[in-house]
Amino acid sequence: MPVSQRRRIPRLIGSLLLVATAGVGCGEATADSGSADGKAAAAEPEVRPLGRIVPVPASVTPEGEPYTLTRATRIGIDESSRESRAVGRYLAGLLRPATGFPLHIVDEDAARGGIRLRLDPDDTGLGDEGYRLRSGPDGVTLTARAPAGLFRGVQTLRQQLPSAVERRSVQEGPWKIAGGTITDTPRYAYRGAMLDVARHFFTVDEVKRFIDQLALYKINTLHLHLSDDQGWRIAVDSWPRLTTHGGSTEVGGGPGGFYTKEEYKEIVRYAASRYQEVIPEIDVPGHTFAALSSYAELNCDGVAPPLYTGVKVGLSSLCVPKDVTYDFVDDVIREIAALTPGRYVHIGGDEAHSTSHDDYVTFMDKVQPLVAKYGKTVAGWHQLTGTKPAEGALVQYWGHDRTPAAEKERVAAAARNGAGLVLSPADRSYLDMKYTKDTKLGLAWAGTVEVQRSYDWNPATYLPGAPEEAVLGIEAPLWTETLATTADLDVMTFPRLPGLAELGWSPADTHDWDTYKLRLAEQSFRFDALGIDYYRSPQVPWPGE
Ligand code: TNX
Repeated sequence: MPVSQRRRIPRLIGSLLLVATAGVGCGEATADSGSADGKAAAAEPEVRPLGRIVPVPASVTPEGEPYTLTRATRIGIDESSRESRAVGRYLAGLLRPATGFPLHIVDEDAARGGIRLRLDPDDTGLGDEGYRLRSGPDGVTLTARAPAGLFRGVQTLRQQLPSAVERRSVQEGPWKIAGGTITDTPRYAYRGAMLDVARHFFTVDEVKRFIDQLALYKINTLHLHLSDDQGWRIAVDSWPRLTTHGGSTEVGGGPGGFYTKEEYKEIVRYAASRYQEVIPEIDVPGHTFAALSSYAELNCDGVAPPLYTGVKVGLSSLCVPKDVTYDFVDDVIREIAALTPGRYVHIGGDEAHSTSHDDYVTFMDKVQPLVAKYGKTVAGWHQLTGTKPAEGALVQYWGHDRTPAAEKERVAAAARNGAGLVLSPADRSYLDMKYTKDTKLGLAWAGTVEVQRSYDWNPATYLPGAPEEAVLGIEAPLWTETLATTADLDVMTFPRLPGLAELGWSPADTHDWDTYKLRLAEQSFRFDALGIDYYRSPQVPWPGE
């Protein structure tokens, strides 16, 4: 499509708002405009204007009449592709309960007038995850170069439909998708979220729920924090007490839990079905009371400490001079790598306050090669730049506005030397930071993080001195010292996650809080339909307020 024909959505919404303020909307909060006072419409529009979704698409050209989903609609797939069929089934599974339509899956040619999922390997402009959506009265066609692109496009299609489509019982339509064309590719290849299952344990089903929430916003990486002082959550056959003992509690002394290898594989498989790569983290050499308590020989004094259920950090360390430490880490990385189809194994490395600097360097020099030995690439928190990061390592920056300049510069220098950078600024992207001082859950060590603050920053220029090409993307970590239930996870994740997802996906020139907050406000219809509890930030013009 010629660039001149493209219309960026903020401009579109901006002009619609202008129309509304000029009084053409007769003072009514019309579906298209939002109301003149910048509030979102009280009710959801029957046809959501093309592109008024999160993350906002790269290019949107509204045109013509909408498509209407009916009982006769069929989903066309490329029958030669198993993955295309799987995405078709996933789409049908999303739409069937609320529409009550059969939505038969058929070969593409037999789906005229329906929703077609097309793979076009020659459409290289769409990259690994991009897609094109064409919608009109004659049908909807989603085209992608690769199945992941079809999956991301399905999320767009889903968000274009009324949010009642998310409900699991039959709802009244009509089910319309605005006419026109969306062409969309991600800004960053790495768009992650992290769940800490160590401080509080979350079941496989609870993790799947989180994965599904991430999928809706086109997140492609799930980082699982699998071990910490308060619990070891993944079975390691060669060191069984890690889970039977080390997994038996959590913050506050609850029962904890752990994943068997089969359960963990189920998480990885489920994430893969949503085109998310799982990055497992085993945090060493600090954050290790659960392991130290399980095996006395891992302690320098040979005495196992009790299990820890508090929330302090920096009190534990593996014993750097002992050989058994490296036998242990070797076994753990071997078994974890074998469960990991993805590229990375995350070795933590943060807050090792009980490990001397020399010991830290010795330890990381011995441990990083073990990751390569088992065919994986090192990921680590940015303290890893206090030593020499392995070739191609992914460094996760979790500093904040008050992080000393010298520490920032060390990370920037590592990025200049070839490390890949994932940005998780604690005072922007940490989902466990309180929104305001009155937020009941969460922590505030990095400050409070309201919704606008989590959205309003630019990953490309965030870390001074780091080359833009080194920034692989962003990640939103959810630490769970204070979070014990899915309701707790929901209210801290929403509504910040959609904005962080947009930072990772949408082109820089679409970034605009004033238009974003209107699209976010409309997401509340979807949160409600999905049973997601969220923080009703006064910064966002929620419908009906
Ligand atoms: C810092 S971020 C930590 C975690 C805590 C978190 C709480 C990082 C690498 N370490 O151990 O859970 O703060 O916000």
